[in-house]
Amino acid sequence: MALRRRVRAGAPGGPGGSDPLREGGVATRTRHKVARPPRFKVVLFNDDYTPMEFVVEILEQVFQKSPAEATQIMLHVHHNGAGIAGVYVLEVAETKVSTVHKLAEERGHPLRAGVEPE
Ligand code: TYC
Repeated sequence: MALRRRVRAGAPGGPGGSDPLREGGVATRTRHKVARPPRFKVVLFNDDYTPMEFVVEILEQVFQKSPAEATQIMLHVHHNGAGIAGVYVLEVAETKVSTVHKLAEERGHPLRAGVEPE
């Protein structure tokens, strides 16, 4: 089934040339509303005790980051106090936070994560 995307009148590649509202052009393509669920950031917080290697492991295993990206994000959190591990729909973001807390608790680390609107 072909998915139809919403096309903004006057947008590049959209109907009616540069700006049909100003130039009197007509948008001929049907506008379909496409539901776009809100997204949420999973934020990782720094602490003084969780080993850097464990945070990198979490970023690779839970957030599918490459080793290089995971290290970069971990160092960002270490230096700035917090950082974004990933952006997801709410249910996925909340599940990721629960997984981080569960894995951290199992290993005795105080690592904390939270969900914030994008
Ligand atoms: N600050 C920790 C340390 O020096 C490392 C760390 C990084 C902890 C990121 C948590 O989310 C975190 N061992």
